[in-house]
Amino acid sequence: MGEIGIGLVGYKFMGRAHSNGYRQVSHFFDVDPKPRMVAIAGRNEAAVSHAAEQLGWEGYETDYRRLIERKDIGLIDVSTPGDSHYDVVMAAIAAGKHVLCEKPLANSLEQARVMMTAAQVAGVVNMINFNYRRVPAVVLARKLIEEGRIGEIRHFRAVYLQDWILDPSFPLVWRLKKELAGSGALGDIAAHIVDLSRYLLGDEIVSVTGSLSTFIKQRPVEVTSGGGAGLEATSGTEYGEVTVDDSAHFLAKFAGGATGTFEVTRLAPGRRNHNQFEINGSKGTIVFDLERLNELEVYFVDDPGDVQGFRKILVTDGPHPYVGAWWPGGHIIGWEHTFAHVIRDLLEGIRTGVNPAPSFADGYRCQAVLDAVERSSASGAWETPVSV
Ligand code: SOE
Repeated sequence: MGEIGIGLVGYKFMGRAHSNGYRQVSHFFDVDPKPRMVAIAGRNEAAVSHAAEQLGWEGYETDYRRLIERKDIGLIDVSTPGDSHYDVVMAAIAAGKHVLCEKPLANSLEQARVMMTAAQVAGVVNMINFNYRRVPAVVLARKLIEEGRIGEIRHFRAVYLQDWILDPSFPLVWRLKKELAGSGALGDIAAHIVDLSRYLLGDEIVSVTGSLSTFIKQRPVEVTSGGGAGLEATSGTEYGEVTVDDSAHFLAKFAGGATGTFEVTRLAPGRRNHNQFEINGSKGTIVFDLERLNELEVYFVDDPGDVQGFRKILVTDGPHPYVGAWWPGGHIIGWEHTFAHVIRDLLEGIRTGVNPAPSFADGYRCQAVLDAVERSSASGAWETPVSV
């Protein structure tokens, strides 16, 4: 196949992480087609032209529709705030482009359903960037579960804790506005642990009960924006309403009978990006912590009594996926490598015509759980995620 032109929409935090993935992937993996970084799009010409230069794009556009019209682009990557996902993705699908979209898929369940259906009908390869599925240690966790090494799964327990808006003077960035972000910690980081639970257990959440909380209800209106991650900015003196959740806590029941416990917050002092899960089975336990992403902790009931205890596996040696493409055992990888892994599998899906997971259907299933949590927070009752 040779090469495929990439058009990236968005040049801030996720745009930088995705750009790094496109730059790296063909230097470490044998990919066909190879990605050609044709153009990056953003509305601010000064900013996007600088980003094109700094991030390694051949050119730039100030209107995503021109990017989508280009005949030298076959894949559109959507790395913008959630309120634009629907319009950009639907335009890309209509133009017959393959699509990689950042999570959460959309700002509403209905939009997510329409996007999923459109991609399936059009037959374009579609992926959502739940990149933590491509941490080698997480892949190992799923392998152990699939092989029955920890027996019947009874409990999935996960937290995703951050502290980037702990300071009340942190301004009202786009992630704190419902009309732009759709929700707060729920859609931003609970989306990740909900997706991980589906991926690891190979099971669906059939019922949830939970609550959303907002502790800092007013914030200074943003004067200027920093790297645009929405994780740093400067603020003025005028105040505005925070219209999303700072935290979400919910219980879940899986179809197979396992229980789920989920907690996310952006107000946990000292927790920079603490995504941790623990899975208890009838024969063992698995523990993963993103801030130590090269390691997986396991406990097997059947270990001989004199060596009973948690083992810490350094998941950097050859038999594990992806790692062999980078460095020898013990030469650890980082958060940014997971984006190259996603892109490697996306390019393989384009070559084979087999849509890689997580697809928009996975994005929809995740969105349905988030929607049920929001309904439960309002009703105070257990709620069922909508099926397609
Ligand atoms: C901010 O919470 C954020 O950048 C998320 O949007 C990403 O999905 C996560 O990987 C890191 O934190």
